[in-house]
Amino acid sequence: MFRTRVPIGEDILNRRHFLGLAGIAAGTGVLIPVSALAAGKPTRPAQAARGAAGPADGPFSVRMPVPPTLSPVARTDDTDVYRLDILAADLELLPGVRTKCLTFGGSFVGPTIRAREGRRVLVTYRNWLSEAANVHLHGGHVPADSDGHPMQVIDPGAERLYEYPNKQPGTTLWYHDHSHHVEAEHVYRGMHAFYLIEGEDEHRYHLPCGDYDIPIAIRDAQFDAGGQLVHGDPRERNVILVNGRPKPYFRVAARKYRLRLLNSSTLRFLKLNFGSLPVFQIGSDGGLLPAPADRTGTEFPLAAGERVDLVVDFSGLAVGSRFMLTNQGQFTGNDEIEQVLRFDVDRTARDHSRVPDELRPLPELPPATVNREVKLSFDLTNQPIGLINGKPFDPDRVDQRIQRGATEIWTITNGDAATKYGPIQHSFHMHMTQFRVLDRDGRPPLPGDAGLKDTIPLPPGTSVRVQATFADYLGRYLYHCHMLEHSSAGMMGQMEIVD
Ligand SMILES: [Cu+2]
Repeated sequence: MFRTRVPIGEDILNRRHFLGLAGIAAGTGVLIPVSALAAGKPTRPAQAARGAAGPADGPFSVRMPVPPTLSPVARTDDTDVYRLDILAADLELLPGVRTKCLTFGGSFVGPTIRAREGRRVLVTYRNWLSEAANVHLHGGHVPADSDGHPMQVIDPGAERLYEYPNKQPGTTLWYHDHSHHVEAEHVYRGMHAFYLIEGEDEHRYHLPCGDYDIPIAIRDAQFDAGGQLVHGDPRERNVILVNGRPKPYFRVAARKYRLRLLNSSTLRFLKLNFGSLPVFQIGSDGGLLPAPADRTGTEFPLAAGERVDLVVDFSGLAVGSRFMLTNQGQFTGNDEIEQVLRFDVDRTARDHSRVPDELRPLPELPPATVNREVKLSFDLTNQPIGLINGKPFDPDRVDQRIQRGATEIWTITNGDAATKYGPIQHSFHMHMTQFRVLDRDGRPPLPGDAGLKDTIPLPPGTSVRVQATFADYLGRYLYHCHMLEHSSAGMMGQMEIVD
């Protein structure tokens, strides 16, 4: 039996107390075959591997890449067909250092799939790894056998076809590994990428597009002295990678940009801040908001897996000026505000884009006919076991049977307000559908809860009510904590949509 350190996380935003527990119960069957990956041969001395010494590889010496866009191998009248390899790759994350990664298509972040609402996408993933892997389209409304259920894995050397109908509003999704017990490790080592759906209505809004529509994945990482990724104590994840690079710069024109921010960390909460830059939130996980929200000067807390869709206006900045995006999320040790991405204004550009007064109306909230209660917690008696309603994940057990087409209200509670290690933060992610946040402990939702959501923070001891409609597809889907070390430890439930 392989054993690994499985850190289960933190308490609440901004608190120093932190929970990093070693190991996990053998009875939960955790198998993490990572020894080959972890044994990377150093290619640079330890000092250089930290990426902090000298002007050549100091902070803000590397450009933030925009992940490549995947090209289809075929197109039909109604379908785009893709092939994508899951493979190990040695990549430059820290300047001048090769890091062993697990990737989609050989890049970290993987290639962006750009889909259109109503136009089907087929992706055949071939697994070149020496271990099983799979793919979950996070936030996607897809048939059950294309959802990346943890037990539906792609064996080494095999391939699997996933069908994405894209019958949902245009939005910012991402895809990542979801194979049983190893999703945290796989995503941590690189298996994450964007999947953008362009809405049929989107051209109407004249939002920034093309070169001015930039997906940005932000996450933490720990590197050893040889520059290899360490999946261990999250307190040691002291490097923030922005589209795969530490403290990069990004050259922008003095105009409006659409920035789609994703927290692709496995555990860490981010709290991003654009300072005084004009920022309008135009969308969240599941699509555009009914109207832009002026969020200039506010923070953007993002749980692992959450997205926020913004228009950021650089037009008030002079050419030659620089602007810093900062983070004050957890695991930074002393709650210091950290600089994560520098925008360098290097030119002017025409800008015909707009922040319109109105965007996409939200779908009506039909009356709910079923109420359910779901509680996320840990059993910390011995090694930590993740629980939902007192039970760890069992792929052979259906926890919720849901009538197809039903609208339900779920009350989701974090039961870890006072553990022997202190309060523990969780998040909540539901597959198959997008939900609306109705309230939090009877109070109005947070700004980050606006619109259609699939992932929300769940602070210790709090409850949130969400409403979802389970349309179109039958079969088994998951709901779980999206702190992936928690889901890896069992904090997942299974729902079956039935007729
Ligand atoms: Cu959790």
